[in-house]
Amino acid sequence: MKVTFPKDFMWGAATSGVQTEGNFEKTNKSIWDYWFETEPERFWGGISSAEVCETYQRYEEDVRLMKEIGMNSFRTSIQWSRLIKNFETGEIDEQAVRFYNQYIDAMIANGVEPMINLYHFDMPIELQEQYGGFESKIVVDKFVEYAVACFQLFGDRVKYWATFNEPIVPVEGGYLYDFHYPAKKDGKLAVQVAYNTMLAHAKTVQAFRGLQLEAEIGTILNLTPTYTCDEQPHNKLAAEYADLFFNRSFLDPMVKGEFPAELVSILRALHALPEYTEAEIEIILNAPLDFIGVNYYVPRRVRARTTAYELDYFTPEMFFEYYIEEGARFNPFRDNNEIKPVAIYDIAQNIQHNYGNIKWFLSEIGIAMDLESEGAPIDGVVDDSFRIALLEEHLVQLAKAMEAGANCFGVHNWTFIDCWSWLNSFKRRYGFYRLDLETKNRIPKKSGQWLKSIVENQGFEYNDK
Ligand code: BGP
Repeated sequence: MKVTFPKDFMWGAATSGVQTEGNFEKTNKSIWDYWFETEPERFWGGISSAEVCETYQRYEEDVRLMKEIGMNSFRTSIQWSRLIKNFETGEIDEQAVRFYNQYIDAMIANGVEPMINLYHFDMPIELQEQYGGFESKIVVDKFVEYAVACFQLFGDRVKYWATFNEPIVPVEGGYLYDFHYPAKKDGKLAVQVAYNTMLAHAKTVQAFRGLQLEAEIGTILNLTPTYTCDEQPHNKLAAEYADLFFNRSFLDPMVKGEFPAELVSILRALHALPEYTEAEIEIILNAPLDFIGVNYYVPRRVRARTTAYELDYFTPEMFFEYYIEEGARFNPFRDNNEIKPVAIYDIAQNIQHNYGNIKWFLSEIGIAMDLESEGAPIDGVVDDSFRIALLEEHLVQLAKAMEAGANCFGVHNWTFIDCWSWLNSFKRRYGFYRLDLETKNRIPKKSGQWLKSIVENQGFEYNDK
């Protein structure tokens, strides 16, 4: 059967500044630079983000490679710690402006629509150490100043902006589960950081509207759907709790303009409500978006707790536990994480029926492999057919959802060129191009050719075995 997508569909890939640019000619450090300096053993292979893909030097080549595989759009992020030279005065780094201008202009000249994200996990270390990052409302306002600078500098050409990538992840990693700096374990503080991030997002949207640019603004959320093991009420309730904490916490205020009442009462009972003002709440609940991006990798499987909760601080897991679904499919190259393409359909249905069918795009879908499983290139091309087959399965679900009315306008693969990924560094490969870590050469993979043919044919022939 032919799986088809609209003619003007956005096809491309996503990445971020920290994960690709390298630190060349960068005055300030992000928390990632600092954390690697202080605890390098946490990072897979002991590899930092100092060089990564060297996109800072090779952006022209990269844009040419985007064009070669038919990409018509690309998301990356501006690094706050690159653009701003002085966090007290707000002074802009002219070299950074030159770089981002050239990068953006090269994309546009090659028919690649730039989508620019403002924050991809990369708090400047100075703001983290001095104020506690998004623990502080001072940093909220500094973020908005930085965002306005971006709009003013690049808003004449960038037509799609995103405020945050997966805003809940730095909350989880930095304040609950120890995988982002500052690696604190404090549930109440986590709630404050989540709230302040939401405030930064909403104030940014408000400032964006004030500038009246001919552009759209949205945000990128990891809307991992939650599944449970059976129809028993206590298990279904556990799944609802997980959804409340991990999805609805950001999605409801940002898209529906309301805080989920259940979440508010749970946090009140735990004495974990954030410090807020009525004026801030007004701002948060009145910042409508033009679109959202949805990142999806693996489903979440939870059930009611079968054991006592043992941590001495609050985390969402007070209300559920994870389990592994027997008979499910797993990706051996991504820590045996579950593969569940129908989750894409479920996400689309949720947005369609519960979130006003807001315009959205699949901003990250990624199939992890490792170098060994991808193997050596054959005639100069890496054979990642495993990835192609799984991407197709996910796209079949998306096409089905669109036929049912989903308001989806594009798909971005994670990622374009294999990039550095936080503590996982280069453990998992996801790109349309392989990065040779030694030479930094970009080596084509079959999936890039596959994308090109999808774009040319507005879809693909699918063999449903
Ligand atoms: C997403 C992040 C990306 C990227 C990706 C892959 O959640 O937005 O920044 O890191 O996950 O992550 P990993 O390499 O850990 O599988």
